[in-house]
Amino acid sequence: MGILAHDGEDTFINLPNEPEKALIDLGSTLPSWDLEGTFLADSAIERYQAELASVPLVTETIESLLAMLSTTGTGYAVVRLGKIADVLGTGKQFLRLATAILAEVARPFQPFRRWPLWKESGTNLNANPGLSTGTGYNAFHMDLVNATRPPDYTTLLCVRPDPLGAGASIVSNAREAVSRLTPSSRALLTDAAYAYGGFFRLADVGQEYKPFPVLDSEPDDRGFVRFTAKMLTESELDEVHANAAKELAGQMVAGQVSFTLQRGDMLIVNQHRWVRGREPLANGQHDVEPENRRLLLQLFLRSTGATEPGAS
Ligand SMILES: O=C(O)CCC(=O)C(=O)O
Repeated sequence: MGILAHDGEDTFINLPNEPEKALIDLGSTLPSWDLEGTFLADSAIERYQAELASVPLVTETIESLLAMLSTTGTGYAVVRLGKIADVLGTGKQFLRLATAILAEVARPFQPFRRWPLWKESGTNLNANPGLSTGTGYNAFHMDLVNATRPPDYTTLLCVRPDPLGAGASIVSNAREAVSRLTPSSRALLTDAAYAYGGFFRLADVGQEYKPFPVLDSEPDDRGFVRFTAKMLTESELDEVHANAAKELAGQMVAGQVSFTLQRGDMLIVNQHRWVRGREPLANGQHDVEPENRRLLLQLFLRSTGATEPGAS
């Protein structure tokens, strides 16, 4: 085995003691970041890279993480930073460390102008249960499905799991789900016949894409499987195209993997290949104090070289 201790399907990264200890020390000295426009500034990235370089085994750890997230790797990973969170808490110091690690994967940016770099996704008992802040089943989706340049990666950092023990994360390999479809459904999904959601106060995600095809002809590391289950209930799709998308939704569920994020776990998903969602939280959330309810923080990443659909 390499330097990483893998659980399960090689998607969980547990840091050995030595780098973990060094990261805890680093957390108390890392400076805050600046943004250039909506992107983490070059100066912050350079500073973070220089600081991380002093952490034992960091090069090997980052290489393994990049391999997991690449087109030939699994396509998602969970970096377990729980022991670091136990010492540093989950405030500014911890977020600087998490940001520094993510900056090694791709460039952190803030596509939603109305939210900060780390966007809170808490638990709102009054929200539509299917929303990310709701308490119900959050069906498979990718983020910014209706943008010509969705973020390449999306990251969910667990600050507090559901204290009642539910709310497992679900992920599914969208490319494999597509490969199990009938040829006629696949053909329908290449039609620009799908639409979902609004498009406002966004930055650096291209233009609104409406209507869009679910499948494009780009290579896997550039194209997307533009899917959100919400378009099946919230957009007016014609019947044949809706049926093809339903077949895809069924295959995504058939191939799903689930795991429950713990405090300090950071899920990184390659949006070119995987969709994600969440199982319902446990009943009884009214009995949990608001400050103890499940809370995730979300951050988006942009790879260099990402292009508009059809630009190659
Ligand atoms: O609550 C979760 O675990 C998933 C949330 C999500 O997918 C989202 O915020 O888009």
